[in-house]
Amino acid sequence: MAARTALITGISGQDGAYLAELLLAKGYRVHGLTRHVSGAGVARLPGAAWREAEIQGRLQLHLGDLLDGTSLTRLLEAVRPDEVYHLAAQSHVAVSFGVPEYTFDCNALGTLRLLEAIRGLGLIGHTRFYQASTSELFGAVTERPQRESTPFRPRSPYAISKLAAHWHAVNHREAYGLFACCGILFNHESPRRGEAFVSRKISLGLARIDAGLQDCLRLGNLEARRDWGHARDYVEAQWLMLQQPAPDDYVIATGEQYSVREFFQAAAEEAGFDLAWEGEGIDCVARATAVPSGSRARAGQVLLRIDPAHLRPSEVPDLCGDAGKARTQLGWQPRTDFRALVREMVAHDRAVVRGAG
Ligand code: NAP
Ligand code: F7E
Repeated sequence: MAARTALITGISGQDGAYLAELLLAKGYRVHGLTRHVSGAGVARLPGAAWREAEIQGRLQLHLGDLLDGTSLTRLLEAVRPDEVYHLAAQSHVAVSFGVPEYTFDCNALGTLRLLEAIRGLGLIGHTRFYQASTSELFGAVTERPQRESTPFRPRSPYAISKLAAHWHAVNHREAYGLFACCGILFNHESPRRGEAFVSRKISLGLARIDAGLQDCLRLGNLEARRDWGHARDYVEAQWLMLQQPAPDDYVIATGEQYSVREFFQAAAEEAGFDLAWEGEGIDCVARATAVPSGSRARAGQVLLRIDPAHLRPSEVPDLCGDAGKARTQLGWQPRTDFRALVREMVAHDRAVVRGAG
């Protein structure tokens, strides 16, 4: 039987890298859409596995952009994929307040361009489509935990763009019969997470502080609570959705919730620091009362301060998901708990920073 073919948009991102590995291991031929500016991101795929698959012709990258419908149509026409995993996006919530039009163009219209290309090429009955929806759709939550039936109440240009994309995918399913699934994924992190997201900013920042390369971390809202999982576990759910007899939408989450402050505390402990918290609100600081042996940091050093520049015009304070439907229907459940996730990220970034030194 011929190998199944998948197209991943956003292959150079965190999820794209894990998903490409998963699909290659399952014997797929994998095609990836990459932008002209990609390159650093592509490095998130382990070099050896990446090159080996390329040599075998099982992995191919193609130039394209969500802002360029022609490139999307041309690529879909050439590849005629069995499965499309649409992961590409301007995915940073804080950035979306600064570039709201761009964010909407990329995330909402980009998704529509892709869906319409599938339809225009007559691929509706052939291609299955995964849409990267998000817990940010729930925004100012109306119930806890959030499940598939929880109303959407977005609170950022990012969330609004993703809401439009979500409904376009659902509409192509209902209006034209496309096998389209929306995964409503809660935050998922990993050592491959972009450095501007808070989890990675913390794990990398602590490694740099330990090495004497940075004085302290400057963060925004410490009290926001998130349901944090591991990206490696979450891409399995993306694949499982497209293997079902019928398309549907699923919440993917751990069901556990920790604040940004608790993430920092756990990461500091994993890095070998003891902490004392002082002050309130924007005067809050975390001070090291003990440092790991061999560290360039010193006891008494302030490791964390609040920087109002990182506060958002509107915040999503409280997310926690119920992935009961995915557990029952997909047989999916997270493998990595919060502490193991934090430990892996901290250990990875310590090794990276020490290696670089
Ligand atoms: P990410 O690391 O930010 O990766 C985004 C990817 O999109 C990168 O490969 C980027 O390419 C690509 N991209 C951005 N703009 C593009 C454009 N105009 N044309 C083509 N490609 C473009 O995101 P992620 O964390 O892997 O998340 C994957 C998807 O899931 C995103 O849609 C995100 O919004 C969504 N999501 C993420 C989470 C989470 O917690 N991680 C949760 C729910 C939903 P470059 O390398 O060229 O920048
Ligand atoms: O922020 C707070 C910030 O940027 C998490 C994206 O993948 O997940 C991600 O969106 C929390 C927020 O992720 C800093 O205010 C404090 O409350 O890591 P983040 P996010 O906004 O939750 C969802 C599910 C997605 O779909 C998105 O694509 O941390 N926070 N201080 C900070 N956040 C950042 N980035 N930087 C800080 O200094």
